[in-house]
Amino acid sequence: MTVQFWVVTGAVYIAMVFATGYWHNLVPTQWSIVPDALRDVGTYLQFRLPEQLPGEPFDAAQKLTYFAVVFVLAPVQIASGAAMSPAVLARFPRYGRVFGGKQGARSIHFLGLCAFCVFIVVHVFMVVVHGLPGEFGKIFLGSAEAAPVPATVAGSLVLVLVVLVHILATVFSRTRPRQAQRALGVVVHRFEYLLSRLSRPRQHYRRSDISEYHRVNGYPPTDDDYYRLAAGGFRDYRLPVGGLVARPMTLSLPELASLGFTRQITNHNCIQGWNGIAEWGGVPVTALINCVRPASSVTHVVFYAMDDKALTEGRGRYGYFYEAVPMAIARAPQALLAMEMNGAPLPIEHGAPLRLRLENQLGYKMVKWIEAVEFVDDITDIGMGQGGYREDQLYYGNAPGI
Ligand SMILES: Nc1nc2c(c(=O)[nH]1)N[C@H]1C(S)=C(S)[C@@H](COP(=O)(O)O)O[C@H]1N2
Ligand SMILES: [Mo]
Repeated sequence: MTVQFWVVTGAVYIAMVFATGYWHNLVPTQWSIVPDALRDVGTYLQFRLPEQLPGEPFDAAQKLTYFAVVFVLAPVQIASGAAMSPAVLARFPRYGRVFGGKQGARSIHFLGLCAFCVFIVVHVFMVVVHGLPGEFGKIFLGSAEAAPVPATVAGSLVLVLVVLVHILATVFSRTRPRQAQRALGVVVHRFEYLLSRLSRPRQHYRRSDISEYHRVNGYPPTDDDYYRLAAGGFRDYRLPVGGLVARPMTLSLPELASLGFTRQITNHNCIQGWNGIAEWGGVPVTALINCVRPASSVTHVVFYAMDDKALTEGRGRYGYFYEAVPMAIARAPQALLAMEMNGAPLPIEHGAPLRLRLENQLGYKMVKWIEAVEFVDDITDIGMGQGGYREDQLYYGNAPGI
């Protein structure tokens, strides 16, 4: 959300710069600006202020720097940031190659961040050197002469306010995480849900892209019943599908597979930052939806898991893992109930006998070791009512689109 806000702010700025003709002050039109700027840097290093360009608000060094920041650095940051974005890569896998893969993009992005930091430090320092009241006058009132003192007071107050809001937001989110989650939910989670709905995942990686090692999150169920099922190759496994549906059913794995088996090679993204590519085989969630026919009032499909976090994780965690998936996301392409990984039955650590794949969501929505499926029109009575185990206990959002 911050990123999108930053990009929109930049877009508005660029539009205004061109609409008002201000771009003349930012875009150099003669090569002589380069030696002039170098000379200005020399002047600064002698603790003197260089001459401004005739009829312009900046000296040559400033103009060249601002041009580089606005028209080179910011676009490179946006482009290299996008080349690391799971959502962008999910739609345009080839775009990732522009920067030589994710690692290349990450390196360039990091260097860009360093450049931004250097710019900010030097820039703020120079604002002070050039004379704070006059510069605040320019920032707030468009002129160094117009009421510099009130402008300085107003400017300082704004800065103090920014710091205060930051401190208050941090304290609030640490002491009242649930309220912070709800407050954010109004804007951020809704925005994420919108993005999730817009994103129609179509990931088709090649066999050669499959990760040699696919990381794991979450410890498998610990109870004897589960290991008895596993010992029998999950032949006795039955999946109850119920809730507000016209045709509740209980399915064995072969029965489920008979609804229409497909395969997809996709990239898994965990909120912790790692990812892994694998081939998943199973039944589209839509096939199941069409089979059981949920009532029109249904808002979420809930996937209940067999791992009790109190037993597998301890450390203050409790309750069985589950996630409630909004219907629009459950109906998206590539939403899959997977029973195979890389051509073999699901390994225990990856969710045997059945796990969810939602290729437009972060990993934590993809419930493993599925015990039951329920269609509901209200999630407030399930768990702590936030729409999933991670939402309940870690304050995550309910529709984390990638
Ligand atoms: N039942 C259950 N499902 C789960 C989890 C879990 O702890 N329990 N962890 C989730 C998270 S955070 C991730 S990133 C993925 C990891 O899937 P993998 O272990 O197959 O890579 O599983 C998800 N599904
Ligand atoms: Mo995760």
